[in-house]
Amino acid sequence: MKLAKTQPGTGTRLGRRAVPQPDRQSALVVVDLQNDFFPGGALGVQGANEMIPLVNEYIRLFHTRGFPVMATRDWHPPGHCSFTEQGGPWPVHCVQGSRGAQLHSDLVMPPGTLVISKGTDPKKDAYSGFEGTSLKDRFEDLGVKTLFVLGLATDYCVKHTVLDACKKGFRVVVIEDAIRGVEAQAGDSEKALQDMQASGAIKATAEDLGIDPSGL
Ligand code: VGL
Ligand code: ZN
Repeated sequence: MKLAKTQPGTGTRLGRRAVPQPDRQSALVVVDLQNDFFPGGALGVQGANEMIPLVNEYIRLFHTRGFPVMATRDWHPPGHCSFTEQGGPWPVHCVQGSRGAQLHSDLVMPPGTLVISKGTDPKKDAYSGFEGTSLKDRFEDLGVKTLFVLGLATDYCVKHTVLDACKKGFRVVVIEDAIRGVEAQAGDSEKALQDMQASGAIKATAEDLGIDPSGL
């Protein structure tokens, strides 16, 4: 990992809230980095490919320090209620066991990374990684108090996971250079970020965490 020349964000800069640094009570949450959400996939998000090298740096930073890395995945049964043919808003995507539902193969996930499946109830859509899953219990088991969140999509699963985490009392850092949005309406991602901040989430970038993204 390359270290930025400047000190990682200490929160002293004017106009920025203090950026927490990952510690023993932190976890990295990698949201839905599945083939179907990358360009060429069923619900491809523009710009998603370009963030993978940086995502791998964040994963490496947590893993080398011994802090947990967890991943969520959208994991729908065939005929899920969110699909257009069932009257839902989305094309068929992330069907359990399909190639589109697999995590992107360029991701370097630490061995033993816990993967949490959501959206598995055919009759219920679930954008949040906490909805109908054991995610909160997993964090509690590990003594995790601060979540660093990145992934797809800013305006859906990242947003709802972050809002839920805030509501459940976690300190939440949104890694703003490693998220991308669907942008069904232009501006949705920006609005989602504002909603997340209004709920108490803190924005951070690579530099804030001591990562130099320039060579990636
Ligand atoms: C998502 C749309 C439908 C997401 C999941 O992961 O953000 N978006 N299902
Ligand atoms: Zn879905």
